[in-house]
Amino acid sequence: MTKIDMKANVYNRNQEMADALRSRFTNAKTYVINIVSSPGSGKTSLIEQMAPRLMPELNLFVIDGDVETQCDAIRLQNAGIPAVQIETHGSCHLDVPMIEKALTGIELANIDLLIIENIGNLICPVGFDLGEHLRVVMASLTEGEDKPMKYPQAYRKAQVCVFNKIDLAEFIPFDMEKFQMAAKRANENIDFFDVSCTKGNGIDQWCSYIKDKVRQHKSIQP
Ligand SMILES: Nc1nc2c(ncn2[C@@H]2O[C@H](COP(=O)(O)OP(=O)(O)O)[C@@H](O)[C@H]2O)c(=O)[nH]1
Ligand SMILES: [Mg+2]
Repeated sequence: MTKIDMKANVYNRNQEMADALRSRFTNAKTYVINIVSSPGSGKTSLIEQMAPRLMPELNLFVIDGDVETQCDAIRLQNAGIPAVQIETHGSCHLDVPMIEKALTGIELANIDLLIIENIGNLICPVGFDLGEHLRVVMASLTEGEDKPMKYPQAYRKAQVCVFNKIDLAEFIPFDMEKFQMAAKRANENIDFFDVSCTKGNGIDQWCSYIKDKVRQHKSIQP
């Protein structure tokens, strides 16, 4: 009897669509980042911090994913950031058809940087490429240093780790060396940016890195 691996089929189908979507983004010279983290790490806060530093130079657009509510997109819109919400109503990750639907009527050629805030969890979103150019795994000091050990795939599939809430370091015990070593064991090439989205520490450096990425991307001939 032939066994059909449904899970592999779903991943393979999404991967094909993701590669096609990435080509579309690349042709339009839109640089795309996909932020994956636990709920509450500070994804929306990071976007709120990035926007005022990037928007004078770059046209920014945000796709915000949540299981329920439009809260995050409204939060961003209230801060003057162009954003749409995807409510998945139960699905624990975003996929390519959801991104394509959210982009209906949006002229990609007018967007320099598209930021996708994924659904908050470190498992389901990991296997779903969204056509992004950069995968960011976000972590924060309140989550404990063991998370890269428990969720290594989230670190393996990302190129960059933004580590948030460093303003709480004096109040909460956190073994940074253990955290970084575990993240490096999962992915030896991962880069770290330490930030505080409350106080603003490290955000300028992070934004410079993103601006460079967007600039490099614009210079690539599709
Ligand atoms: N102390 C501190 N709190 C933060 C920081 N960044 C975000 N928060 C808080 O963490 C909570 C979750 O942030 P949010 O951006 O909504 O996380 P998301 O669920 O990943 O989008 C909110 O109460 C934020 O105010 C930070 O750098 N330091
Ligand atoms: Mg959020």
